[in-house]
Amino acid sequence: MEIPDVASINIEGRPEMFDFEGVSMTNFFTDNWENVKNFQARPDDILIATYPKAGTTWVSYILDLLYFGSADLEHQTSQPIYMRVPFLESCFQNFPSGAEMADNLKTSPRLIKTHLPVQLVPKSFWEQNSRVVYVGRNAKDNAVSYFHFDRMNMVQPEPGDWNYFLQRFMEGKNVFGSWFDHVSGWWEKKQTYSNLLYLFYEDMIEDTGREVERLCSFLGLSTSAQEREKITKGVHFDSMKQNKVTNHATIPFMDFKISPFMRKGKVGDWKTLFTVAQNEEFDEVYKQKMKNTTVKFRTDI
Ligand code: PPS
Repeated sequence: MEIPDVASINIEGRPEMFDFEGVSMTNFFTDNWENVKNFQARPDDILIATYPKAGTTWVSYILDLLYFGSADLEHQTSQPIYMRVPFLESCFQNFPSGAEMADNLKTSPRLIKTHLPVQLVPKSFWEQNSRVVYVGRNAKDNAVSYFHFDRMNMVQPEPGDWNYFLQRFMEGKNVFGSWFDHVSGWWEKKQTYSNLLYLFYEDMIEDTGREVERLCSFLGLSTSAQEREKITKGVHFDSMKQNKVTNHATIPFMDFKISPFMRKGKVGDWKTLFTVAQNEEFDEVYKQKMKNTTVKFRTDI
């Protein structure tokens, strides 16, 4: 497939959010729904699933390097990660949809990104028993990262000020819905679907090499220790921020003057925005909303 120019994506103002099957969404992720729903997964596909801003790009690049990094040097330097790992449900004017890009991927395995909550994932992934790598990130850092992303990304709804955004986050009114439902829904799925690896952003920050090793063992890859070490270095925040394959610098609707895509990459950055009162309220809401799940996150490491 010819590489389209992202500059041709046509954006007419920020989108509205609406309820879609019980989940807050924008038209950019529902306009192609029939094709998304009927997407034909393959047994060797690897689905990278996350709530937005939980480490999608990071784990996508790790998988990309594990599978294709040493095979082809040009591949590493030419195409941005969002071309090599299509965003399944995405649909922008003048640009191929994520489903179409995934259909046209020539690689094996195909790496496919989604932010869908588990109940909306096309059923062929489960029927084909495709492997899934889920990444979860603690709610507070996830909310802060999402707030800055919505500020700079013109294809996202207007976030309002931090206090307004946080209230909406607690109500589950963000694109792709409630963080609480997302992380716990996928956690439940893991209990019955063995081809799912549930990673945590905080673990990846604590020891990236260890998590790369976990990925290799889940995927049945016999990548050498030396190669894993090289990949671990290449996916460090500072390297990925400099790397045009991963830093999203060419996307025309992201305003890096407001906030860069590769922003801070830290655990605990939530402390820069949460007030004491907001933190107390958030902890109460959290307790309530997470009372029926066993998934545990760290807000500090
Ligand atoms: S998106 O738009 O949903 O696909 O964004 P996503 O890639 O899921 O998340 C972006 C956040 O992940 C951080 N990031 C990293 N952190 C540490 N190390 C590496 N290598 C790395 N790569 C991406 C990125 O900086 C965003 O988090 P914040 O907190 O905003 O910095």
